[in-house]
Amino acid sequence: MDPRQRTETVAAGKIAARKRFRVVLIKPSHYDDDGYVIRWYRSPMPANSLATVYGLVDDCARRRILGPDVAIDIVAIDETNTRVRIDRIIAAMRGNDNFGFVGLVGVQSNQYPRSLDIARPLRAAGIPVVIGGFHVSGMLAMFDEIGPDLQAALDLGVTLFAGEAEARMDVVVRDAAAGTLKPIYNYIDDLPALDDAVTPFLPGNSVRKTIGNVTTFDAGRGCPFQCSFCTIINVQGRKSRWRSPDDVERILRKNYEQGIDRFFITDDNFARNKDWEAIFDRIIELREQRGMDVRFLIQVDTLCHKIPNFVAKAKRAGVTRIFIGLENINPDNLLAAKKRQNKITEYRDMLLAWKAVGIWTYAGYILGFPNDTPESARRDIEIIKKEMPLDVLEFFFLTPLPGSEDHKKLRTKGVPLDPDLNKYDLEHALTPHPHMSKAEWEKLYRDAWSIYYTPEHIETILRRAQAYGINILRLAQIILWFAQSLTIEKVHPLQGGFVRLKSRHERRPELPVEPAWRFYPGLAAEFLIKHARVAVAAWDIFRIYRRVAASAHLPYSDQAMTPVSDGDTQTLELFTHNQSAREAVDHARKVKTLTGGGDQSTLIPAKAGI
Ligand code: B12
Ligand code: SF4
Repeated sequence: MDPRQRTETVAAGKIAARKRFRVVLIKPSHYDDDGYVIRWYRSPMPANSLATVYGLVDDCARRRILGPDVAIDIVAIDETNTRVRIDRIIAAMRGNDNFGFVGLVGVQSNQYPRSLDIARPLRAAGIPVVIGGFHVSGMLAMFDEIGPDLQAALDLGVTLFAGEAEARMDVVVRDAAAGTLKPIYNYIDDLPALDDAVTPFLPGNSVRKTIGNVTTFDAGRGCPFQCSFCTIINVQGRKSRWRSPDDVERILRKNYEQGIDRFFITDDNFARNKDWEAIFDRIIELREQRGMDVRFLIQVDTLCHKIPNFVAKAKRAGVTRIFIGLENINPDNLLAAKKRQNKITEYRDMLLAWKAVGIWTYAGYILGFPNDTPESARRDIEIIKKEMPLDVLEFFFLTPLPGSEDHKKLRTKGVPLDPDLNKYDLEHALTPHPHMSKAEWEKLYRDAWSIYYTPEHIETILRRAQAYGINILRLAQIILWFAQSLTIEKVHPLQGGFVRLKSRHERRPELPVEPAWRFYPGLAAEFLIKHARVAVAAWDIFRIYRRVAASAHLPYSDQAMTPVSDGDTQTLELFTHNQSAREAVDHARKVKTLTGGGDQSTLIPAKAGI
C-alpha cells in the first residue's frame, strides 16, 4: 500500500494485537468530460462524509469491537486529492488474508460510476466492498424496486448501505470480519438521533492535503422545507436532528489543537437546526471567553434573518460567510419547485441583514426551471447585479438528482433522463426543457458566469463589500476562484482545487488509454496554458482590488445597498419583471395590511442596512 496512505492508522491499531482488521475508506471523485478522474494536488476542504465514517470506524477500533486481540487499522483516502492505488490496496489486503473491507464513502450519484470502477477489481480479488452515501440512500428512499445501477453493484458482490451509519457501524464491521456481509443494509426509514453520536474526525495529515486550515462537520441534519429538486429531505428527513453543544465544542477543540480553526458547517440549513442558538451560544463562549478564534461558513435559508437573534449571534459566533439557496428570482419557478419559503420580496432585506454585520453572502442560482428561457435568465442575472447586494453567485443546472421528488416523478413518467450517472453533478443538461434546446441550455450555463463576473460588476461587488467593512482582498481571491473555475478548469468551483493532476490510466474504462506521446505533451501544454490564464485573471482582479482599496476613504452606496421602500416595489425590476413578481409584491402588501404592518419584513426591511 502507498506509504502516504498508510499514515492515518489509528492509535488503537498500534496496540499489539494478534490480528489486524484493515478498513480502507475511499471518498471517490468522479470523471471529467474527457473521462479523467477529477483530482487535485490540494482539494478545497476535507469531506465531512469521510470524516464522519472515519470517526465511526475509529470508534469501533477504540472499543475493540472485534475482540481484545484484534486491532482495526483505518486508512482514509479522499480521491479528490489522493490517487487511489487499487493494485496496492489489493496487495495489502491479500497480505492480510483479505481480513478487512473497502468502504466507498459518501458516494454521490455522479461518483457512483467511478465507485463501481474502483469496486470491480477489488471484488475480483475477493475483497469485501461496501458502498454508502447519497446515491444508494436516495434510490432506496424513493423506489421500492432495485434499479439497474444498484443491481450492477449487487451483481459484483458489493454491499449497499442506505441510511446513516451512526450506531450501525458495529454491525457492518462485525459482519465484514465474520465474512457474513449482507447484500443490503437498509436503515433509510430509521434515522438515528445525533446527540451523543460519534463525532466526525480526520487526522491532521489527511486534512493537510486540502488548501487551507479549513475542515467540515455537520452540527445537524434534516430540513423542514419541501423543495422538489432536493434530495436531503428524502435521505436525511424533514425533522431536525442535531449534535449537542458539548459535541460541537469537542469537534472544534479537537481540530483547533491540530491548528485547524476554520469550519464549514455542512448542515443544509443551519437556521432550521433546532438547537442553533445553544450551539451558537457555546461557540460565542469559546470565542469570547476562551480566546478560540474559530470562524465559520454556514448554509441558511432566505427567511433566516427573521429568526430573532439569528444574524446577531451568527456574527458573534464567528460566522464570516453564509451560503443561501436563492435558486431563482421568478416566483413562478420557485412555486413550481415547491420552494415556497423563498420570497423575492425578502431577498434584499435578508442580504442587507447579513451585510449590516459584515458577513459575506454566497448564493446558488439554478438555471433551467420550467419558465426560464435563455433571454429571461440573462435578464434575471442582470437584475440581480443591479438590485441585490450579493457577493458570490454560483450557477447550477436544474438537475433531477436521484433521491429527489423531481427525479422520481420524471422516471415514473418515463421522461427520458440521461443514463450516465457521472453527469449528475449539476453541471450538465440531463432532461428535455420546454423552452430551450440542450445546446441553448448549456450555452446559458456557460454564459451565466461571464454575465455575472464582468470586471465592472466585480468592482461593484468589492466596493459594496468595502462599504460594509468586509476583507476585500480575501473576497477578491474567492471571486477569482468562482469567476474562472468553469472557464479555466472546466469544472464548477465546488469541484475545483489547486493544480489539476491526471494519470493516463485513470480514465473511464469505456474510453481508450491515450498513447504516452499524446497524453504527456498535452498535459504539459494544458498545465502551462491554464496557469498563464489564472495569472492573467488574477492580475486583472488584483488591479480592480487595488483601485477599490485606494478609494476606501470615499463613501459608497448604490441601489442594491438601500433598504426596500414601498415606492421601490413599483420601480425595482426585481419586483416588476413579470406578472408573478408583481403578484408576489401584491401578496406581501396584503399580508402587511392584514397584520397591521406587524410583519414588516415581508415587504419593507425594518432595520436592515447600515
Ligand atoms: C458538504 C457538502 C459538499 C462539500 C464537501 C463534500 C463533503 N462530502 O463534505 C462540497 C462543497 C465540496 C460539495 C461539493 C459537491 N456536492 Co455536495 N454536499 C455536501 C452536503 C451539504 C453535506 C455532505 C455531508 O457531510 N453529509 C453528512 C454525511 C455524514 O452524510 P453521508 O455522506 O450521507 O454519510 C452517511 C451515510 O450515507 C452513511 N455512509 C456514507 N458512506 C458510507 C460508507 C460506508 C462503508 C458505510 C457503512 C456508511 C456510509 O453513513 C454516513 C454517516 O451517517 C451534502 C448534503 C447532505 N446533507 O449530505 C451535499 C451533497 C452530497 N452534494 C451533492 C452534490 C451534487 C455536490 C457536487 C456535485 C455539486 C457541484 N456541482 O459542485 C459537488 C461534488 C464535489 C465533491 N467532490 O464532492 C449532492 C449529491 C446528490 C446526489 N444524489 O448525488 C448533495 C446530497 C446535495 C444535494 N444538492 O442534493 N458538497
Ligand atoms: S431549503 Fe435546501 S435543504 Fe431544505 S428542502 Fe429546500 S433545497 Fe432542501
